[in-house]
Amino acid sequence: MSKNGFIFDLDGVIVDTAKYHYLAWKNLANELGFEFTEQQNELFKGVSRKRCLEILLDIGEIEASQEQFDAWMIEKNEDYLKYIEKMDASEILPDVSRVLEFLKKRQIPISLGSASKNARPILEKVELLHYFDFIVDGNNVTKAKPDPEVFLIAAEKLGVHSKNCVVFEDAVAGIQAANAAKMISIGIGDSAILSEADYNFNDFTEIDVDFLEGLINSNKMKR
Ligand code: B16
Ligand code: MG
Repeated sequence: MSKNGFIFDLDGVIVDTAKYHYLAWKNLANELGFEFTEQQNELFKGVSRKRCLEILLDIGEIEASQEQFDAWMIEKNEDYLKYIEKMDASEILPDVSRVLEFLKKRQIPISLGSASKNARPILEKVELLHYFDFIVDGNNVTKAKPDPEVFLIAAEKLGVHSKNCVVFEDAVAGIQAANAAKMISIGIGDSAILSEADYNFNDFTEIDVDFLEGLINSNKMKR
C-alpha cells in the first residue's frame, strides 16, 4: 500500500467549468428578471448546487416554495449539462495531465474530491477518468466544504492516513476543508485569496518533479 495519496478538486483545478456554471446561473437569473455578475459568481466556487441557488435567490430577493426551488435546481443543471456536453480534452487546464501521468507512473493512488454531482461525466468528456482510482463527489457527501467530509472519505478510500494526503484546491472553502482534515493543502490560483494553503501555485505549470517527489513520502506537520 502506498504511504501517500493525492486528491484533486475538479472545477478550477482540472478544468474551468466555473464559466459554464456562471452562464447557466446567469440564464436563470435573467429569466427571473435580475442580473448576475461574474464577480458574484466567485461566491459560487466550491459551493454546492443547492447553496448556490440559495445565494442566487438572495441576490434577486426572490422567495420560492420548495417545489419551485427544486424545479430551478433541475433547470439550471440541465442548462449547465448542455455546455458540458461540448467539452473535450482541450479544456484540461495546463500541465494537469503531466502531473496525473507522473503520479500514475509512481503508482500513487489518486482520488477526486469535488462538490460537483457531475464530476464523472466531466472527467469522461475530457478523457481523464482512467487516472482516478476513486471518485468522491457531491453524490457521496452530506456536508459541503469547508467541512472536511469529502476529503476524509477520499482518504478512507485511498487507504491513506489523512496527514499523508495531498489536496489540490482552487477554492478557499476547499483549502479550509483540506486543512480541517489535517491534509497537505495546495492552493491553485491567487495566493492572496488562498493564503491558508500550505503551498501556493498559480497553476500546474509551476509544479515540478522535485516538488512532487518531495510531497511523496512527506506528511503534514502539526499546524
Ligand atoms: P454541480 P468543485 C463545484 O466543483 C463548483 O466549484 C461549484 O461552483 C458548483 O456549484 C459545485 O461543484 C456543484 O456542482 O452543480 O455540478 O453538482 O470545485 O468542488 O469541483
Ligand atoms: Mg474547485
